Amino acid sequence: MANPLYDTLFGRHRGRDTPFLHLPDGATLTHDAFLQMTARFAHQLTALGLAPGDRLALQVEKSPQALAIYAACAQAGVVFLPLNTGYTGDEVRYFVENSGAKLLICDGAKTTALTPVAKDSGAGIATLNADGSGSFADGAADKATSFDTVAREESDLAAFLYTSGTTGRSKGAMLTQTNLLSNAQTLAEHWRFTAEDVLLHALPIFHTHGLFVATNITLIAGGSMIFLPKFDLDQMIAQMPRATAMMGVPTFYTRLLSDDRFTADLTRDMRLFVSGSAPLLAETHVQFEKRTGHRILERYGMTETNMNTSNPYDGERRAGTVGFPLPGVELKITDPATGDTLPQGEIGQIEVRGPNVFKGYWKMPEKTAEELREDGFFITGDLGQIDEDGYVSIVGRNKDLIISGGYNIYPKEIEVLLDDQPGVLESAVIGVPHPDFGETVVGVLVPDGTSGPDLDAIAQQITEALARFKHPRKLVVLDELPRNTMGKVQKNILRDRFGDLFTG
Ligand code: MLC
Ligand code: AMP
Repeated sequence: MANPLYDTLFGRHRGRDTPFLHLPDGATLTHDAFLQMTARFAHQLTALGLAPGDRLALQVEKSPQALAIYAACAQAGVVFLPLNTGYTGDEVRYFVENSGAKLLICDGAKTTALTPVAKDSGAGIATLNADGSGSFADGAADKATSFDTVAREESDLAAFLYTSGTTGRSKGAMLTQTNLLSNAQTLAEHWRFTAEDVLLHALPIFHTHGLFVATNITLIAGGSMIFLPKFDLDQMIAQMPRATAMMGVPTFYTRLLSDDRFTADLTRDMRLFVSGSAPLLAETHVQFEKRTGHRILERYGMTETNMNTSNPYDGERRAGTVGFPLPGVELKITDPATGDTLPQGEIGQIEVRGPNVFKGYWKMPEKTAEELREDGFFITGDLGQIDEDGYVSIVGRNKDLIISGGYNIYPKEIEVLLDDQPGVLESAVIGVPHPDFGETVVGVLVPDGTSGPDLDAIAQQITEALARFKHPRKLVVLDELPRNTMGKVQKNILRDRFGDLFTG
């Protein structure tokens, strides 16, 4: 095949008059209409000087046009780098500079803030608004509706997704065509997706879950999506009867269950509910089955690996577990100190190997070597256990990470900022249980004995520097941080102390 990713996901739908995207206003975009738009966009990428292998950074609201930019990158051989719409200008600056992106496409409302960002790193800038208008779409409007697909190999890069790290610096996970395709093929088969499926899609499309799992699977199966700009409870309830499947983070499920309109009748035509990106409470699993008769299928994945494990389609979907390694994926539990495989039943670090595992972190060979072994096993940083039936459970994390509503937050990034504030000697950032987001962020500050700290001024600094979802929902002041004999901050003690701030 000339370009496996484009040909398999997109190209073969050319000429199909079948629905691809059902939009909230009642409009439908067919596969062919979507691919015509894709071709125009691919011409526009080329006209703006992007060559195969170049990176394109995209920070825009979810829309059919935003998705068509992903498809256009595949067709033109450009590496797609989607960014969370919540990121501040400073955060975007890092991604554009680090990736060497040649073009940044952003919402028109952000042009003033992001033009200097693009300029300083030598990138071009274009706009795409939530309604599909903007300079990028304008430029594409008179372009041809077919484009000579650029030849690519399966080992070529398809996308960069940035993932934060324990040092506070984000790392660009390089994903190849094989990484994306192999996983999409496996999942579509495993979860029995067909052209008849209508996926209720309310996830963002700048992360693995909404883009590579939900969208790629639908594309490979030839089905369609009810494409909502974001999770909105009223919309979810209104659209559910038209859908056959849904994928969501646990917050989607707790929010649905909190509404009396969400009934068994509403889910009558649904065949599959998938949860992932964060732990699903066993209680949510049980309540969901009680309410709807459906058992949620929980799976486990990561930016660097796409999906690793899944509960079975047929057979027992065991609450509190993430099921079995997917076909083609090897998973082992190892001793964090030695890397040796542990006996069945013991808790250790989860390592995975397979065609789904990424190629490494962009321009960070040392980081890559720390996490990706020479034999191909990737050290996930998650702690797990395999039961006697082979079900994998995630029992904790060997990395200092908070997952809030499915978004990953690395405490170090916030601590670095807090430590820098006037009146602060040092800080510790922890995750505590939250009824809606699963976990949320608390910042613990130790005063330096001068003035303050001024909590309002600090909150203002955080607002300017970091995306909203990373903001501590509470800042507390302590005389000192609990430390062990090695001098390491004992975050478990802080979590115990502040654990009921939002649930108590
Ligand atoms: C929004 N806010 C969040 C937040 N999402 N704060 C913390 N954590 C989050 N996840 C902010 C909003 O900006 C707002 O700020 C306030 O919190 C309340 O917003 P809301 O209206 O209640 O939130 P909403 O917009 O409805 O978003 C919640 C959500 C969304 C859960 C629907 O976050 C979401 O779609 N999450 C999915 C994330 C995802 O796709 N993860 C997959 C990663 S891939 P203010 O200013 O109003 O207070 C991966 C691999 C794998 O992990 O295995 O899948
Ligand atoms: P990300 O880096 O955003 O891709 O997030 C990946 C992390 O999300 C994993 O390393 C896990 O810690 C977590 N995760 C994903 N799916 C699950 C799940 N089903 N249960 C618990 N944690 C999960």
